[in-house]
Formats: sequence, structure tokens, C-alpha cells
Amino acid sequence: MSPKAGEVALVGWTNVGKSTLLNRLVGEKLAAVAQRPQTTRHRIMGVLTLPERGQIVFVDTPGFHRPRERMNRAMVDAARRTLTAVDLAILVVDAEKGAGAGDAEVAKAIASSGVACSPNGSGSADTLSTFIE
Ligand SMILES: Nc1nc2c(ncn2[C@@H]2O[C@H](COP(=O)(O)OP(=O)(O)OP(=O)(O)O)[C@@H](O)[C@H]2O)c(=O)[nH]1
Ligand SMILES: [Mg+2]
Repeated sequence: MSPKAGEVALVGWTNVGKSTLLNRLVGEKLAAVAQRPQTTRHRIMGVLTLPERGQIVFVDTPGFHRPRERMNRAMVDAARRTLTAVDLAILVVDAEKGAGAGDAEVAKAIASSGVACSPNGSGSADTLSTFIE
């Protein structure tokens, strides 16, 4: 099989651990991680090379939240736009808090973008509905 490449977006509500996951996946501290929400303001890419198999470009995105300022609207828009430009979206959810209304909002955005989705990196696209209901 020839090597392949694909883009995978890490999307989710703010402060759920998307940037922490990006750093873990690529094994480098690329994205800033902080206790406060809205830490990531732009898309950040990290490349994972799997010898003989291909490359995965992970795209860390600003967290979804209820934007009040113009800059915050731009952050959420950047996350939404990313959904239209990748091969797969991973819906990142805070496992300690469990899924809530914010995660449902993100799940709806993913569903309406039409991109294939993997909630927390596992399961199939039809499990997205479990976050929305
Ligand atoms: N307990 C625990 N804390 C975590 C985990 N992953 C991330 N955190 C913490 O959660 C906080 C937010 O992590 P980030 O990775 O910055 O979250 P984010 O989703 O990128 O946040 P925004 O960019 O602001 O949307 C930080 O204090 C992290 O150390 C985890 O798996 N377990
Ligand atoms: Mg972040």
C-alpha cells in the first residue's frame, strides 16, 4: 500500500483538552495549554509521520464557546471553517465532566458540515447523534 496523508481536526468546546491531545499525538509541545478557556486563538497544525503508512496532519482549533467579542466570533468561525477543509473531525469531550450542551452544539456543527466524525477518536459517524440528543 502506498503512503497516504490526511487532515484530522480536533474540535470541541473550549477548555476540554484539544491542545493537550495535539501535543500528545505529535509528541511535541506545539500548542499552548492553559487552565483558562479560549487559549487557542488560531488553527495549529501538527504532523504525525507513520513510517511506511503515511502522514496525519492534526489541526488543533479554537474551542467553541458563546462569543461576545468580535475576536471570539472569529475564533469560533475559524473552528467551523476548519470542518469544511479536513478529512475527519475528532470531537473532543471532557471525560471527567461528561457530555453537555456545549458538546451538543459542536456535534451539530460537525453534523451540518458533513465531515466524517470520530467522537473522541473512536466510534463511527452515527454516534454523533448521541451527543446531540
Ligand atoms: N485532568 C485532565 N486535565 C486535562 C486533560 N487534558 C487537558 N487537561 C487540562 O485541561 C486544561 C485545558 O487544556 P487545553 O489543552 O488547553 O484545552 P483546549 O481544549 O485546547 O482549550 P481552548 O484552546 O481554550 O479551547 C489544561 O489545564 C490542561 O492541563 C486530561 O486528559 N485530564
Ligand atoms: Mg487549545
